[in-house]
Amino acid sequence: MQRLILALLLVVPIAAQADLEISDAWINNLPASVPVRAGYLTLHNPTQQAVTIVGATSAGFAGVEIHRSVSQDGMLRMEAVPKLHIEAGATVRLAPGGLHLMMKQPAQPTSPGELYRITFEYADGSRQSLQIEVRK
Ligand SMILES: [Cu+2]
Repeated sequence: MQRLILALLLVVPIAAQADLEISDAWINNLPASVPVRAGYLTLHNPTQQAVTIVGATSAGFAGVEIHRSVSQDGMLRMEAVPKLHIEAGATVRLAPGGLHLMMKQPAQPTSPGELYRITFEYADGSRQSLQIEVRK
């Protein structure tokens, strides 16, 4: 019985992850002197339930946040989006001029063609990893 419970504990988080369909994931390449990179991707939620991203990490960067670019009094600035909701059936695009991943302090200079792994953490505690490609 104990073994069965352990097996269920191991299986459940795996079944809960990979909720979102992620496509067109890329990072804009910048010179090594620039301490951040912007990441873009398309998130589609094919499930019957809303999904909320509450965190993101990448081994190649000191930190990853979701940001939104907003225009205020003619100035473009960015604000953090601590929780990104994706409604059931909805598609959310992170694209230049709007939502983006703010990837801070790359451990090494980036160059086009490199792949980085990003892991999203969802409100239910599950995680999903994806690969994101550095583009010019
Ligand atoms: Cu930003």
